[in-house]
Amino acid sequence: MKFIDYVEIEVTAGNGGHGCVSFHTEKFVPKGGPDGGDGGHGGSIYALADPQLTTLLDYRYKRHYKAQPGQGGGSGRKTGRSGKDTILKLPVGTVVKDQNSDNIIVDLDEPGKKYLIAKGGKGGHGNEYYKSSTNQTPRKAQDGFPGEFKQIALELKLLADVGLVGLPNAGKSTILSSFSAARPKIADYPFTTLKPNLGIVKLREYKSCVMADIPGLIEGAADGKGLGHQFLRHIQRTGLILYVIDINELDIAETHAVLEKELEDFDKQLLKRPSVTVITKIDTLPESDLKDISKELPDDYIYISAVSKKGAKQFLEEIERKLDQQRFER
Ligand SMILES: Nc1nc2c(ncn2[C@@H]2O[C@H](COP(=O)(O)OP(=O)(O)OP(=O)(O)O)[C@@H](O)[C@H]2O)c(=O)[nH]1
Ligand SMILES: [Mg+2]
Repeated sequence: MKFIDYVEIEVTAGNGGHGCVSFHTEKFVPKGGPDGGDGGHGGSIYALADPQLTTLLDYRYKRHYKAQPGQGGGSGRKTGRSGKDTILKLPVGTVVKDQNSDNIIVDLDEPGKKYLIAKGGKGGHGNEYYKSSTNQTPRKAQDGFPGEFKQIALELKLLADVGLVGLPNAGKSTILSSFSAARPKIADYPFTTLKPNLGIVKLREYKSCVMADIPGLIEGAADGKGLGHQFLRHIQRTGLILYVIDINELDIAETHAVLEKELEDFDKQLLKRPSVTVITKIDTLPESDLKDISKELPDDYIYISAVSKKGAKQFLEEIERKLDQQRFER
């Protein structure tokens, strides 16, 4: 799986239809007035954030996108039919840039977000429009206007599949550094991590996921305490939440509840996300302390040591299983 996607494409909106020159004719009305209708508008090109998509693959094969032109106006004041819009469905997280100016046209950061990329040309006026007191028989009509043309770049930002959530000092960054090539700062004091780090974790050959390590959460984080809450929006984008808890915490279930509460206060939907509790630093206690606590926790849990890598296999398998489940359900 590839995580940074970048594609350059061209888009051409539809031209407007031409206005029509026509005069009213009817039996017994030999000299009717002008009745040429306006041309229809050209179709526009829109970008739409589609949560079903995860890559820009389709855009590698087709590089030019057009929208339909508007049709010409007709006699009898008939306005031409407008051209159909073309909608580019893109994965959530795609940034659309204008290649010439390098400006961001839109950041499709939310599912369903729709944005105009290239506007269709306006239809031209038919000759009826030019009728005036001084010119009762205008013979001119207006051409349709050209649709916009743009060269754009599509860039899919790395979105994390898995988010590490835990109290400060729980061992989140150590997990990210043991299972990916990312090298976040690690230290034995709280709030070592000040901004999110991303790493690619290899689950097995040809299969990987993106993991995000965010600053530690404390009670009240959702109300702005500590550092964590401003980074919870990164977790909003991840499909799987790992609650990272130090095995030396006095009450693991209670710690879990604190973390859950912070997520819930930030966004209720987060509690519906699949999650796994990762109890870490097991190398610091004798093995006999690894009890079955499945009754105390609301989700699945695993014991690991990010230092000795004990439990690493189950850790990766569990992530893979949960991610697969989710892809299947989507
Ligand atoms: N023995 C042992 N120590 C660990 C393990 N994981 C982390 N540590 C230690 O715990 C301390 C905190 O680890 P970090 O990975 O920085 O913790 P964090 O959750 O990222 O902390 P913040 O970024 O401050 O929220 C460091 O001193 C680590 O060396 C582990 O599995 N075993
Ligand atoms: Mg950290």
